[in-house]
Amino acid sequence: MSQQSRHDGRWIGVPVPRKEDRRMLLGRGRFTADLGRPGLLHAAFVRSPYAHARLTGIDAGAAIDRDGVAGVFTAASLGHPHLLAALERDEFVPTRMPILAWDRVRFVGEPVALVIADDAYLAEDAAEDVEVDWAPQPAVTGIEGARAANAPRLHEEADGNCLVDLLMFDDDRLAGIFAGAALTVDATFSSARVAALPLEGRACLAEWDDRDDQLVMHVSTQVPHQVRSGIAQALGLPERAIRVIAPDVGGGFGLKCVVGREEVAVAAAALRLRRPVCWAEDRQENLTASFHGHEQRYQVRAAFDEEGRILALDAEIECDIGAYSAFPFTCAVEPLMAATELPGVYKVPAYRARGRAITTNKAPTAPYRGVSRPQIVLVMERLMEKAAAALRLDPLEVRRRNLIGPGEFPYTGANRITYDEGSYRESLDLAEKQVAERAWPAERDQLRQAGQRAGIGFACFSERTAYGTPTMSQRRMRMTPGHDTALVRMDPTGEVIVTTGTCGQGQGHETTFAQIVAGRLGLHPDQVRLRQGDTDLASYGWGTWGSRSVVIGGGAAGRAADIVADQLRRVAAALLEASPDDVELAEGAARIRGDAEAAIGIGELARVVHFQAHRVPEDLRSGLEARATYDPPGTFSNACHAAMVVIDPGTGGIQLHRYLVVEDCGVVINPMVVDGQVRGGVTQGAAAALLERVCFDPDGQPVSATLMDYLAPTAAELCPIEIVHLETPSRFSETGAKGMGEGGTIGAPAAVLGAINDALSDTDVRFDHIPVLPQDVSAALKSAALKSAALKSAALSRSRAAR
Ligand code: MCN
Repeated sequence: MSQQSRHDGRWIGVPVPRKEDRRMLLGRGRFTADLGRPGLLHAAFVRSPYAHARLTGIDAGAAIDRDGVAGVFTAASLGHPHLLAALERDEFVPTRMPILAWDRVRFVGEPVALVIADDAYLAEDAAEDVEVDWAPQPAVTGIEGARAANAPRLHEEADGNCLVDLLMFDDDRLAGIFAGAALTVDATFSSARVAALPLEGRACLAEWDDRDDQLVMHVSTQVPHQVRSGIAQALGLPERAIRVIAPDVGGGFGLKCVVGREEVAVAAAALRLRRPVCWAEDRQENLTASFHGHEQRYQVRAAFDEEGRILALDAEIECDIGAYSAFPFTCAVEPLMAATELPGVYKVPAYRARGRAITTNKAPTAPYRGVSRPQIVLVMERLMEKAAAALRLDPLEVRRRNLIGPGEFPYTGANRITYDEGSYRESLDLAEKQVAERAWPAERDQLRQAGQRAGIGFACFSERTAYGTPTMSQRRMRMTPGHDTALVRMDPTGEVIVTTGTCGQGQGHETTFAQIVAGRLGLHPDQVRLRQGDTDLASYGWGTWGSRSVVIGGGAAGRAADIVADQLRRVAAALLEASPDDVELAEGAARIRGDAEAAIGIGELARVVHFQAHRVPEDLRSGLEARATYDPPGTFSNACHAAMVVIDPGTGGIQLHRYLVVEDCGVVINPMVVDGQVRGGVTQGAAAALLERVCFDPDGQPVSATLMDYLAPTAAELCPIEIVHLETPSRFSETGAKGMGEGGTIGAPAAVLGAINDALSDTDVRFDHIPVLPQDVSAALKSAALKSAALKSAALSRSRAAR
């Protein structure tokens, strides 16, 4: 039976090849930097060479005098524009992010002036002519330093350099539970700062359109409407005076779901000059001066009973969020996510968490793919492993005893989150079975016998996706995201355009949204085109992040398509003199159930509605189109990852050897797209565990400013990733699908770290941080060997003395 017929002529679950691939493979994608304009000017930024300095003067005279320079802008000449991201809660300290710094710079790479010239090279050269008087200040480059009593204050408003301090779920039973527990595990976990590394850096092109009295911005972004709101707020413009269009976007990974100050500065310059201006970030700017993610530390205490059941959890979470709160999410996004969702897939009866955002002299952070969940999964999985080791239990059995199990859904945790139906235990059982069937344990033993260090690790987790406003409103953001709206419009030839407020960057939305809509209208996905990423076309939308698009954008599109399907049924019923309830839409035609002869093509219905409207009931003469909004509470997909690594005994180099994902994202719309997302995500997550680290020297100078120093994964560092699907449909999703765009990234660090620790299980060495680098392994093994030699010699001396 073909995939298609299995789904009753519809397109859900069918691996339709991605529509977007053809233009990408033929080099016909259209990215921001591909857009030329007559008289286009180019922007370059003058950036701070210091991590922390006072600005005492800027002299742009020499730059302005250069031939070909159209303008030089500073904060003063632009009227000190800034962005302000805010939460409406007392624990949050609002701080402004200047578009161009005016009195102080807070990280290396912070922009202080903007040079506009005829070409990009000239703009770069002229930027070097801008003279800035700096008064360097001591820099704060880490959480410890930021919180020290004598630390310089980065923002006057922020005591102790803390921008958010949230105490959550403060259960007063905790002390008693810890006092009576059979086992208490105390540990500190940390993750390094990472860069999102999209293939295409940030980019924008701004031009004034006199006809529409509007600034038109092409921006490489995940959130066109929020870019519009940010520019409008910073420059004091009505939103209708700005149109933001995202053309093809070469990856975002969360970096592009916040508004860049460069985008606002370029908009301001284009407004002033009334000429088109473009800017394309280079790799060094991208690595040093954009947004990072992920630098976090967890000090955790967990109480267990003697059977390995977790009784209580107490966590102090600190996130180094860099110099500023990014717009619109704020710097609270990481600590809030971590503190709220730490217990994850495990039943934690009593819980307390404190989450803090600490500001330092480093580039600001954005909601990098997974947002704190790679860390919280790592923390919970390590706790399970530590408890198992202390209690001499099987670590998978300890997980099983704590997982929310079948029959327990919907489950409301001590973190007051309600988890919808999932397959937490089933996915672990299946992963264990698959690993055994693939003979991983036997292979590990053989490798060990051959003198290699080999290990297997597991990670169980859920991925909360599609946060609608019911969930997002709990964060109390001044701009609360959540819902999205879609417009489905059929033209007179029966072809369809879907317009959404979501905005993909490589996730295959053009294909999967077409599958959702085509199925409901009885069409082929080729007859459905998606228009996304244009603020003038779509209703206010929240873009693509938080694995929200399939559930929220796809749900809205599905709902709108249902209304159009209903319109089509009623038109067909009128023309065929039947009841709309008897009309079925499939394979390009409307048919009367049980009457093989009575059918009319959907193209013909569309033609009649548009060109012979007098033949259809009056209320259907407004065309075949509908708009619908969807705003669900959110869904939880889940997965179990298994990884096997081999560690070189000489160099400490860690090679990913095998990888398996058992994945449950509810109803799968397109398995090929989902598998691609999983593989990309696992690659990113494994790289965070093994390679990637943004580094600074003690003065706050970035020392990983090129791809020679910042290690991106290549095919050589990876291994094949096998994927098995389970399917637990969600009640909170129009299609039954759950989001999954971050899952690979979320599970991989914990699974890889587990495998590394398993490979070292014959020693006392264990790691609780990522990335684990070859030098970490060598140093730890060397020091463990020295310690064990010292112990042996002490024991020998004692026994000699006793004799
Ligand atoms: N899908 C499906 N069936 C499901 C779930 C998803 O067919 N049950 C499909 C969707 O239709 C969509 C894709 O899988 O085509 C991902 O869907 P979803 O989980 O809704 O996630 P989003 O589309 O909202 O993507 C966001 C997510 C995030 S948060 C980051 S960060 C990320 C990611 O996706 N950045 C990416 N994947 C990326 N992939 C690429 N190529 N580039 C990025 O920058």
